[in-house]
Amino acid sequence: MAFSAASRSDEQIFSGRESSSSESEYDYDFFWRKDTPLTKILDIDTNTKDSHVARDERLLRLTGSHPFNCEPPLSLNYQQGFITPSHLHFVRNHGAVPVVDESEIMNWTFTVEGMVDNPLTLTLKDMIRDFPQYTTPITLCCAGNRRKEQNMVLKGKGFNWGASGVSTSLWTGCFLWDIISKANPSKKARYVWMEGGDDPAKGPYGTCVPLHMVRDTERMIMVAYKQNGEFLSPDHGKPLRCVLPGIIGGRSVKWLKRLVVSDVPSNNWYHYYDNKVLPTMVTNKMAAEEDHWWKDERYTIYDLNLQTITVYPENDERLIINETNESELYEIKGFGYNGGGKRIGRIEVSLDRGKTWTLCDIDYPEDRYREAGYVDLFGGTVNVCDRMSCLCWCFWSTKVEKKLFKSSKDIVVRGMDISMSAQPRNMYWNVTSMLNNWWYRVAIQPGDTADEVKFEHPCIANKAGGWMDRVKAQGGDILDRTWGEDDEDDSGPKVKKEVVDEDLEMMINPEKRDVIITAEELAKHANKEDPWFVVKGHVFTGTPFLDEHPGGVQAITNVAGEDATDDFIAIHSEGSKLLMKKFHIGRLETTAVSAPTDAVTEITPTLLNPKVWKKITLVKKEIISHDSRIFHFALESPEQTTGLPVGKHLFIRSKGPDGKLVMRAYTPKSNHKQKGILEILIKVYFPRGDIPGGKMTMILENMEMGTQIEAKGPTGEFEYLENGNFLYNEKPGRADSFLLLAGGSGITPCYQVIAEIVSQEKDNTKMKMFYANRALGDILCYEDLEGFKKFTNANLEIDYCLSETPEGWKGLTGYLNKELWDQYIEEQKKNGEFMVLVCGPPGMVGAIEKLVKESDLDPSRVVYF
Ligand SMILES: *[C@@H]1O[C@H](CO)[C@@H](O)[C@H](O)[C@H]1NC(C)=O
Ligand SMILES: *[C@@H]1O[C@H](CO)[C@@H](O)[C@H](O)[C@H]1NC(C)=O
Ligand SMILES: *[C@@H]1O[C@H](CO)[C@@H](O)[C@H](O)[C@H]1NC(C)=O
Ligand SMILES: CC(=O)N[C@H]1CO[C@H](CO)[C@@H](O)[C@@H]1O
Repeated sequence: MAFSAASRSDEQIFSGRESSSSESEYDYDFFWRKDTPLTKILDIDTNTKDSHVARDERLLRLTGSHPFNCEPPLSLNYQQGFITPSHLHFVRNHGAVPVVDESEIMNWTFTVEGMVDNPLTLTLKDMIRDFPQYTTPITLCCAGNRRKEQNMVLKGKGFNWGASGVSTSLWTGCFLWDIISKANPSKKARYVWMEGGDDPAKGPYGTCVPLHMVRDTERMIMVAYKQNGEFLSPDHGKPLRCVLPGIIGGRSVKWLKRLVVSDVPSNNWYHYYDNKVLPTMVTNKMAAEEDHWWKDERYTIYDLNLQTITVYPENDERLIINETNESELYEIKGFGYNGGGKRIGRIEVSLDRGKTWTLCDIDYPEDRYREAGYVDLFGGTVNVCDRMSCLCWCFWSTKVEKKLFKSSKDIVVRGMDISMSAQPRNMYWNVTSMLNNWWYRVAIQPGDTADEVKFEHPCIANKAGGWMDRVKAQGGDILDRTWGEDDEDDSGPKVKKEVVDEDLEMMINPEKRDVIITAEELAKHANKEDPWFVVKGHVFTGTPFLDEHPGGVQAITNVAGEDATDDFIAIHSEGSKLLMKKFHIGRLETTAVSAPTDAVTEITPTLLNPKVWKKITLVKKEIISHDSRIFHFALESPEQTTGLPVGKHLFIRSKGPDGKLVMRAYTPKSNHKQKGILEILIKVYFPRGDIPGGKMTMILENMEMGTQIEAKGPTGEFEYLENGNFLYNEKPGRADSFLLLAGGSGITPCYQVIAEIVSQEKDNTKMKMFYANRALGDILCYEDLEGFKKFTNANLEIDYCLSETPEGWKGLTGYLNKELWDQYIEEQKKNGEFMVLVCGPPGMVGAIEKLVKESDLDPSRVVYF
């Protein structure tokens, strides 16, 4: 490549074209592919004020014939490559295009005013002469790009744009900062206002840019007079415009006439009422009636946001798929751009609605300009090497197996920039519908034959078509979970590309992959002699290598019967994972084994740790009445006890069907001395009519054997010690007698205390229990309770009370009234010091609280569980 030295002859400046002699010295294939302009005065424009403007008829008009607002067809835009020919560059005009005669170009004047020491009036000729000139590739993009997708949901204030309101040109001109600094701006200056020479409905178009952006050379904010080596065409600002890279196109003011330096944002009508993203809850009506939204500079948009758009497959593209040919690949491709000069670090494509992503290749042609160093082009120096910012679009692609399209519903793409901001899955609708950048979704639909699929883009810029139209016609909600697509055939073939777990693949024996090991079988091997353990849902035996295990025997026995995934994967090499194949036994039956969380895998003598969730496994469900169950959970090892003091409770938590964690406190029925097991007595709250069932009780009711849930504790204020001694709120106390008031499944704390007292031979503490239930069948643990009375040391009386009494009922009837309460208290007083323990449904507890208040009883002698 040979480059001529930088020189700007008058001939070059004024001709607007490179002379044919210097042309040969440039490598145009690299920098700029010459293109024959396909423009002419079109019939559609002849009756408008733009009848002097030649245009390319392939551009898609978005606002009728006039004013001229257009984008190139998406694929045609992409096919142009990195540099878009000027005549295919998108256009945004607010009114008629100013008429500027060729002879006036160099005499075009503009001013620099406002908070400057040295106001300027410059001609274009002055500008070219007095300031260093540069040529640089820059992507411009309309803030309304992809607005039609928002308008399909709900029409906002703006007209429809497809996804192609974006183009890249080589712009030639000078830094805006060089001009502003020559005028010597005040220290208080914050903005540069820009105003054009056009004359749309609300006066010349004008807006502003923060001064610090202008000053930042990485941003390359320019005043340009050439596009792709030629003087500006009328639609692109002939003869002079601002070019603000990385910033929404609406701020690159065309036909530049005035620059005003100010401490406040522009007061131009178009600055206030355009190029904002108002908060999502602002309706069209609010926007129309409440001016303050528009005057709030916080909602003004400057930098573009991250965007990636799929071009291929095109809308309505059809593809015949040979599912038996594995090597048939399809290249999905498109482009991406971002604001503020930030590089797009990654672009990913998903064929399963975002469950898994494929990383795309990205080409950044701008970097080749950066690497080229200083080169003279079109009368300016190519200076991309002076900056690290990315001010141009990039191109992405990825090849996927064609047959995946048969089972996939869509292709979605998202980008992530170097600041880790990613495109959102959901649309942020708003009144101006600008900067719409939710995942670009190409829908995949069945074609005309069984082996054909067809693709649909969201919408087409200026006509019907695309999946949004189809979904709306079908009555779907574009914004729902499935983009309004019918979910019915979700059961059909899906791209559930089984995520291959490489660790697991190394460890499992293919022949054993589908051998099912039940949780019970596993539980039998929760021992030191023949330990089995679980890694990633598969069961392995540790027995054969107990002695050779480099990590020692205990490392294996400690995880006997357990999920050892985290520790196993963390510590073992690929080599030892491969060795596991011969110890693989099968797959653990349940899929409900929750992923190990923060649980400590080391087994402690007692289960509970107040700070750590521990896993317990459901091994048995005992149905004791129509709605009462005793759930038996295996502790971490058969030797382990719960470590739950008598009278305290523990938390149980598990995920509900909605994926949300549910947590409840329970007092177990099982004794703290029992090994390896935790029994929880629960009354199941089944759903009734519109009343939903109890969250946790329904989770437990529907849980499969072998499922693990988490437990943590202890918790609670009361702890029974022995011989009437207890701790209440950490203070020691003693009672000669306990009055136990229980209702329904609230029996468990009282049950715990009674069981503890009767089991301690020398404990003669007196106990009187009142146990209320609705019907006879609701009484829980009747046999156990009666059994407790038979202990030699037992000093226990129980009054059973029912609200619905069967014939021949000999117990109490009704509820705990004042009369009964007074009677109990009098009785207790005779026993000496006493404590009242209460656990029951809210109604009962409330009634007791009231009785306590009304009596002379010391409230600190009453425990509510
Ligand atoms: C442009 O300005 C120059 C000098 O200021 C003048 O001689 C020339 O006639 C002007 N051209 C036009 C077309 O006005
Ligand atoms: C599909 O691919 C298979 C295997 O590559 C090949 O044998 C077969 O002829 C192909 N079918 C068609 C219709 O091209
Ligand atoms: C399979 O697809 C590849 C790629 O499209 C093609 O080159 C090849 O001929 C196909 N094979 C058969 C057997 O059809
Ligand atoms: C005014 C208005 O319609 N706002 C919408 C903004 O976008 C969200 C999400 O798409 C909608 O729910 C709001 O209704």
